[in-house]
Amino acid sequence: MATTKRVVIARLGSDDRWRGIMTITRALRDAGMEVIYLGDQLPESIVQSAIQEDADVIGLSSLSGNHMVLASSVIKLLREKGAGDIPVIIGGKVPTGDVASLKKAGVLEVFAPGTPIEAVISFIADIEKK
Ligand code: B12
Repeated sequence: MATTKRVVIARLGSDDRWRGIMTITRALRDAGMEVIYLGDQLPESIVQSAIQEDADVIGLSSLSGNHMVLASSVIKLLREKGAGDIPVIIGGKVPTGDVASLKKAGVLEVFAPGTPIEAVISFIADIEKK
């Protein structure tokens, strides 16, 4: 299992709920990955950072109900900038009814509250860029 992935990770928009993303950030770092934590960011900055950092994957966190608009915007901007090969995953409070739409928009995987950390680590470790 390759664990040297570069993961750019951010909370979508403005969100005070940092527990989930900090849990994931620390766990990925402890698993040997390079994690670039951006804090609260809008899609433009997330995409710019992911390109500059040559990210293997972008991890987004959303507990504010902004996932449909902002995650779709991240995917759209990545494609516009020729970086549509960077996979995007998202965790947080995403209603199950939105999962299919997010995946249709291009999100690779959605991680709900209660996801075991090991599941996130092994999923990211196994990701290959297209
Ligand atoms: C604790 C909490 C707070 C705390 C946050 C403390 C902190 N510093 O983090 C405080 C009190 C600040 C808070 C405030 C608010 N909250 Co609040 N909060 C919660 C609560 C109870 C738990 C969130 C939590 O910490 N979970 C523990 C962590 C470990 O789990 P997690 O975040 O889900 O993360 C896991 C997965 O989702 C996933 N994951 C998360 N991020 C990522 C990222 C990646 C890349 C990956 C792979 C995986 C991943 O992995 C994690 C581990 O399994 C939730 C309810 C709930 N059950 O989710 C409501 C909840 C999120 N809050 C809610 C609301 C409404 C608010 C407020 C608007 C309330 C208010 N009126 O003021 C404010 C908004 C604050 C703001 N501006 O951002 C709503 C959101 C509703 C929505 N989505 O539309 C919820 C769902 C409660 C509810 N049922 O109504 N909140």
